[in-house]
Amino acid sequence: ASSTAPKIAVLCHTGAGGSGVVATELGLKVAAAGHEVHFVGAAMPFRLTGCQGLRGPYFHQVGGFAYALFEQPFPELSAANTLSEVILEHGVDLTHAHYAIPHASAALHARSITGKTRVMTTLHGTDVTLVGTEPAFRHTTRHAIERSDHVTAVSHSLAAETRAVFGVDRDIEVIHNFVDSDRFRRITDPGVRARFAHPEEALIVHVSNFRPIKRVEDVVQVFARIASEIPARLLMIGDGPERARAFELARELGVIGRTQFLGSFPDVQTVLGISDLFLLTSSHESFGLAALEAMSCEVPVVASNAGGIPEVVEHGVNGFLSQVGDVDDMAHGALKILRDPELYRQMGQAARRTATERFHPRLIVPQYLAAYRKTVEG
Ligand code: GMT
Repeated sequence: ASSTAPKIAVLCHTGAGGSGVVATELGLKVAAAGHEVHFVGAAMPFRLTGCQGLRGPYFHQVGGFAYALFEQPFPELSAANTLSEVILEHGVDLTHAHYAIPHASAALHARSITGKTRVMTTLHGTDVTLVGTEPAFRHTTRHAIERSDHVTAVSHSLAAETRAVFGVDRDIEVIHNFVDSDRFRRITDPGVRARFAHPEEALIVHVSNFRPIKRVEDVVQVFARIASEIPARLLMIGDGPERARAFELARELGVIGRTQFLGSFPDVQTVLGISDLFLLTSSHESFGLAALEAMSCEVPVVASNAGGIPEVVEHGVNGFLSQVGDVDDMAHGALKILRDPELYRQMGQAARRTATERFHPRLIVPQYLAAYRKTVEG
């Protein structure tokens, strides 16, 4: 380890998604704190675009390799190879892998190749949940968790689930996700809101990657119940396999005229900043970063009581929690908030307080910096 600030390599998913957001926002903060930071990935992480200065963070693209003999490319080996180059060339002290597979696996491989770098792994959920239901990656995921020099999880729920699924008894430090409350804040300009909704409409929003785990059809079901009682509009942000099904259901339920599918909308903070309610209906969610981003914009949340969501959304304080799939109860909670201006105001302010007092970068980033120091010092 160097005597100056350790140099960090970051491996993460680079497309839209909470883990890539956390990895990128953290990498930027860590670079601002004086560390040399090197992102290694198949593409530039989507929130890193336009944020690089002369002193980094740096981005190294993992090379693709196709050869007729091999049925499939080897992305994990390519990542380990590029990471090894970066470690040797730049003297990387610590690799922060977001997800056990494939990133921690690739980082452990690079650690054996180079004989340098320590590996810290942050678990975000899907790798653990995936193995919980589908054992195809049991050995590789457990190995990545056991052999990392340090492991963190984004919620207590995920740490407990990891221990249960893999039977590992190693330390897993819980470091919650964070939100930049300067960027994610209420927008009061009625002109911005008018671009998306009529003044009398309640504006409901959902942001996800539309995977089956998100139960986006429940979002549409809840919205249809809300819209049958009060003027309302639904904004669906993101893209993924269940989008067509959600669209079809909105048509069947007669709310397609009041539902907009905005796709992968980069300016998510603007839409959250003018919204009245965030819906998160997932069957499983290790944290729910999108909900926290909404809360930072004073938006109360109606969500399923799943995974780590209750560590963020407090029932009756900054939103309401319902059992997974209970769309009637979710609509009931939503209408309660939307029909009562005083409750709406209180919950919106409580949501903002949750974001600024519990999940602010000034509280969370130092926990990562301390974990980096501890891991490098061994
Ligand atoms: O939710 C997703 O499908 C995306 C996934 C990701 O890798 O970006 O999100 C996971 O990590 C986020 C950041 O830590 C968490 O906020 C999400 O709750 C978690 N998703 C699940 O557990 C399903």
